[in-house]
Amino acid sequence: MIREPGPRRCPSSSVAEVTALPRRSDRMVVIGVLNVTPDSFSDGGRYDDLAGAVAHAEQMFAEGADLVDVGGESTRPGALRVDAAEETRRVVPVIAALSRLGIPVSVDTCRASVAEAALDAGAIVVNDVSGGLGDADMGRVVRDAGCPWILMHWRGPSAVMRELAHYGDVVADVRTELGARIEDALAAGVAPDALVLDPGLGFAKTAAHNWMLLDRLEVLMEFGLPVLLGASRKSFLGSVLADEAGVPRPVGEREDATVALTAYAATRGVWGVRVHEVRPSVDAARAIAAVGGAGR
Ligand code: PMM
Repeated sequence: MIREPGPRRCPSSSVAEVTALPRRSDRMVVIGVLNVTPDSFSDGGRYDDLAGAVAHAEQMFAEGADLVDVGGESTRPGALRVDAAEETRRVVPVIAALSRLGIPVSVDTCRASVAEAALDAGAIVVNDVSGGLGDADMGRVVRDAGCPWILMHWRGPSAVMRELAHYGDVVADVRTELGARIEDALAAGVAPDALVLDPGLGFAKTAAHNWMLLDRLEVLMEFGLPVLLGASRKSFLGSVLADEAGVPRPVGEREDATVALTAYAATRGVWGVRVHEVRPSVDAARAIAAVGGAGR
């Protein structure tokens, strides 16, 4: 398998040149999740020591992860926020260690100060689940760093997002709201080729909303920007796999459905998927690419 050269980090004073987003000619990009939190819904508490976090990232990288997404604040429904100092304390040592190992890292944060510290420690992409709404200073940080910025569709903090899952037409509404996020990013001076869009599966969305968004991905692609999907192990997969009594499938048993959506995303021209188990998704992306001849 050919790996393209890793993205380079621009000096933080650069505003013109955008650090290259990982892109591959041989398959869809796969981002490995590394939550260094005590309370994330799937991997909370598993990687909150430095050595364990680094070892897991190394494994995901060896399995083909194009980025490791390091997050220090749980966004599971109902989660309460941690303060910025604690979030920074969780992510920076891990990012610095991964950066020294040459592992490309994105930081999963909606705080500008955390993003700035993470970029200084070697992160090359900002993955912002609030799409810039969480911190008015994020646009400046991203612009100054010249790094890619993943703008996820978001309506409010995790503690209240269930109450915000009301739409007329969820696909049209998410498109409109992401369009506003793009406008704000451009107004902050961020380059258009720095932006990645994400519909935010599970964020202020019911299971039905998630399936509708997956069904009509082409609407989000109309912006001409790369699209990222984060479906891995989420509760809408637990619901669709519920047993006859309606009991949702537990988090640890949603992997096959996750990989099915990776394969689906690859057939729909999605730029990347964000997953907990890297190898099965890389395998799926490679197999789908082979159908079109790119993997031969
Ligand atoms: N989902 C979670 C966290 N970060 N980032 C992006 N861009 N897209 C997502 O769907 C997304 C995200 C929540 O999942 P986790 O608790 O397993 O990290």
